[in-house]
Amino acid sequence: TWLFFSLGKKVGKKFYLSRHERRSFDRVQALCTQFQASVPTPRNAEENRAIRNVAHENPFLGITDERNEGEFVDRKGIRPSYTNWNNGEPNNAGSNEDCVAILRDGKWNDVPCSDAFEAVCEW
Ligand code: GN1
Ligand code: CA
Ligand code: CA
Repeated sequence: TWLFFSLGKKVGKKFYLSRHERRSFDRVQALCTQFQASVPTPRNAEENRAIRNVAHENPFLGITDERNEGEFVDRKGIRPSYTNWNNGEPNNAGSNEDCVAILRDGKWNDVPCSDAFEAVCEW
């Protein structure tokens, strides 16, 4: 476990690891699922910070508005009570931004799901 905990970040009951590699949203989801984990959905500022800290770049978060434009929900279809959108976001730029990436300052930006962003998983 010392290796596990030196590589990842633990916050409360959640644990985050980064692959430090960029993939499309579908591929990040597949990767996390393979390890019985999920794409991270921060429930508060502390979890948001932990995800930012474990990442080297900009990881995907586990919410999308693919189902209903403008309504971001997690895999269970639940709208997060905590959000941290950057100013002017989500803007659905190019009418093609249904996924979310966390910026280096911790703010959220909607981005194309087909673009490659850092793969972080949450247990
Ligand atoms: C980026 O590169 P540009 O300006 O078209 C970003 C958008 C942001 C926008 C904010 C793929 O779009 O999501 O809303 O900046 N695109 C990507 O100015 O990250
Ligand atoms: Ca959208
Ligand atoms: Ca955007």
